[in-house]
Amino acid sequence: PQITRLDDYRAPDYLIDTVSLEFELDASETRVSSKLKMRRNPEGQGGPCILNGEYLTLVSIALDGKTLAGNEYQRTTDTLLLPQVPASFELEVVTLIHPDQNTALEGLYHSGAILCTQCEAEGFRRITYYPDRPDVMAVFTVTLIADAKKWPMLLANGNRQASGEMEDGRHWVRWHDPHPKPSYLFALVAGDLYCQQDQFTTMSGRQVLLEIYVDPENHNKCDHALNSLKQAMRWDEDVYGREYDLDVFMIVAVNDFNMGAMENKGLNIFNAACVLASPETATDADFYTIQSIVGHEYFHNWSGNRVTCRDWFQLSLKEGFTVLRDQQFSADMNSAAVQRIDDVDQLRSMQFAEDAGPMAHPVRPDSYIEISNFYTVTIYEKGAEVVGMLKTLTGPEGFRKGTDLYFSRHDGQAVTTDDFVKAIEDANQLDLTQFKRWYSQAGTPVLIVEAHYDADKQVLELTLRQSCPATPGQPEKQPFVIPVAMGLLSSSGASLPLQLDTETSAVDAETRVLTLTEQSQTFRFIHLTEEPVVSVLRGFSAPVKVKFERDNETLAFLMAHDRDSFNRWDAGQQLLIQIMLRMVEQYQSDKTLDLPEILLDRLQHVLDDPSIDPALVARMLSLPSENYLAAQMTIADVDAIHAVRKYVKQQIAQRLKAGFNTRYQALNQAQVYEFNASQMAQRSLKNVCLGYLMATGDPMQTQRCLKQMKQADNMTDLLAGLRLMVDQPGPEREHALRAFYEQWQHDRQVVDKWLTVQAVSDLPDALFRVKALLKHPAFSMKNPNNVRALIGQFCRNNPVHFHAKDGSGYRFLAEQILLLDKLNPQVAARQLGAFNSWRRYDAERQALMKKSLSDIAGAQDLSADVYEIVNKYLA
Ligand code: B3K
Ligand code: ZN
Repeated sequence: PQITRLDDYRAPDYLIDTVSLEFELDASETRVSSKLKMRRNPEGQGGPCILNGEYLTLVSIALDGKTLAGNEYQRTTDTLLLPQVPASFELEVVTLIHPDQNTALEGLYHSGAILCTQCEAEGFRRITYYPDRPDVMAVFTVTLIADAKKWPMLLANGNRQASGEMEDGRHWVRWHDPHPKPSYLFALVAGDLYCQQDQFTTMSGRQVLLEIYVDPENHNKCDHALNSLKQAMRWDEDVYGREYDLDVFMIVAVNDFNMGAMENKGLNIFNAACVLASPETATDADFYTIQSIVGHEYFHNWSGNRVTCRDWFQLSLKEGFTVLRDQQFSADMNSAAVQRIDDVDQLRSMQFAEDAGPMAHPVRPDSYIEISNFYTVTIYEKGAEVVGMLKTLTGPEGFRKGTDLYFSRHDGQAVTTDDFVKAIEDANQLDLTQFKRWYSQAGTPVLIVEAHYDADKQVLELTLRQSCPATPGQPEKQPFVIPVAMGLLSSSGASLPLQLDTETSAVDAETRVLTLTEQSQTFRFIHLTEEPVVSVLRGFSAPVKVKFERDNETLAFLMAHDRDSFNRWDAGQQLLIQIMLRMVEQYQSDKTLDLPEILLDRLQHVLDDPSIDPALVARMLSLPSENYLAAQMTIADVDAIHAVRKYVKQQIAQRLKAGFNTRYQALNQAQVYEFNASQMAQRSLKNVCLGYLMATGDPMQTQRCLKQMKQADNMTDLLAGLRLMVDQPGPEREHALRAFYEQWQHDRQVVDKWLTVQAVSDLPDALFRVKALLKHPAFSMKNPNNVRALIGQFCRNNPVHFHAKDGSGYRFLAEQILLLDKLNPQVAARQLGAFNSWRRYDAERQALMKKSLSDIAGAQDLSADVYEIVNKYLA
């Protein structure tokens, strides 16, 4: 397979002004006729006209109306080359494609009875010959022709222009999208769907028709997505000044989809799991995700579509920025503190692991083999943190000036992350040259903090140092620009003045941002009459690992008193990690496990404090995951971690039992389900309490759990109960699983949850069950949601079983990946991620994982997707 490099970027040799496409749709054979108005690019290299095309049956090519003979063009398996073309011309190409053979779910494929497309990043070339790169932007007109009975709805991008009936029982619809766009934003859908409509009036008073299309059986699951869409449209006007620009905005839900959703212009296509919701079938987490993804895809209309990427190395230009936008949106719609905690938790557990592993890559990568492999937590989540730091450095108003300039300067263009940073610089008269290292250097910087208080001088010296570990291809790193939000606390928890020795007065705030630009810098805070407690990296102001030696007492103090709610939670997590890692050592050397009193005492206070948002209480009481604990060890000891975590949970449960009981009872009030921050907070704490109560092993609590399941009128409470039941041995467990399936077998989203509960369970026979479930009628290897729910969840979120000492988990995954690769390379390559940290386990496990990886690498006809990742892992 070929490597594509950023350094090799060249402007396209030919541009396209308009595209007219006609589809004669049919599941087994679709005929695509395309008319491209092309012209030579004055900024190109003067090379021949080359179009991309894969898996296409060519019917005919005509240039300016004249059919070309076979010797007038050259074809390879993935290109079409026209050696002689005039400076401007019309190219007509007719091809045949086969949606029902398309299990890769890229290009035109069918999902159930729906025909739909997925073109990002390089799927359009599976539809027709085209210069399939994002810097070729054209105005599209699309005519869809299909059987009127089978496919009454025919959708494409833009506004509906005309339609009609044909004599043979087919009908046609023509769509026109006035906004020039790259091919990756093209979409079409044909189906027999239920459509729920609504209206939105934009800030300038234009009426927009909103439509959600779903399988008829899901007609009652559209309200939440539609509401979320209206919230997102209003929010983007209010916060970024962005208005919608077509007469209609459509969302379509499909069951088979490689990712969460896709921002095709005016016609977003969604994984059904990321759009359908009713209280009975979707959990709070699902409602939350749906709101955020609907927002994310909508926000792409400006950050991605109106201003798009020049090439795929710039992917984070649209993804990092849009993730930041959806995080801000969710924070504004719900609770900002909870949003930040959850975002950082995800970043630290997923992205830090990626940055520490063999696939580590910069936010703007230098090279790739398969671009699909770079839709990563680094591009998305770290990219969002990088843009977030720009916001911290410029302040909310400066940032808004910057984004306004970016959107107006580059509207209708395909640009780079440098162009984005330049707009922020120009709007704020800043020099961000050094800051841009965040885009080019991979790896998670380590921030080392040291504090020294001099009582005589009343001075606190705060020394900040940075370093960044080597990553593949980048042995040495230059210092980053690291904004460190911090504050100082008195022994009673009050904020202390923040005056540097270079300043004439203290800043009027309890948090200030120190900017670290050198390898090491010391900041001197003056007029401190007592030794302060230092709170650093408030709100997680930079995506770094903090090394700051603090004893349990200091962490417990911050957990109680920090003014920053994120840091209160984080102090608690650091305390737990510190304690649990010590206990892991005790476990390894057969010593008695010692759980310090101070932790139990602090948790007791948190649990009993009615003034803390219950959502924060729930998070403060949640133990760090086994995977995250493993990532803190030089050699991860899965069994010790599992045992310690279980022990800590039981100890907390025993000690705080009365408190859990009281809060559970108080929170377990019947109320009509609503999706809002306060109800979600209550349910999350209630279910955390139930989890601890179940950990006491008291049979009464099992009865309580069963009762909750029986009485639940929403999936959040029902599923929380089921998860707990499944980790308890006994006949009730099997019964609960059976009853759940019987009740919900008709609902794909719920069945996926049922698969996951079993995949992540603590049962000794977890792998055996997962294997049996592969044969269950509810499971299909062709459905990415099924694969992720069962195989993906087992391998990522069931560490003791995946890492079983006999290598059975590894062999299982390797077998499944090879099967999947034949069907859907993107999904197959994703599953390899479970091996990301393979070098961080003991020698025996490493050898077993290496064997499984080598088995994959040695297989015949690997896709480029799997090839790239497996070889980078083994390198
Ligand atoms: N842009 C799409 C991702 C497409 C993935 C292609 N392999 C979804 C999103 O980030 O909004
Ligand atoms: Zn996106």
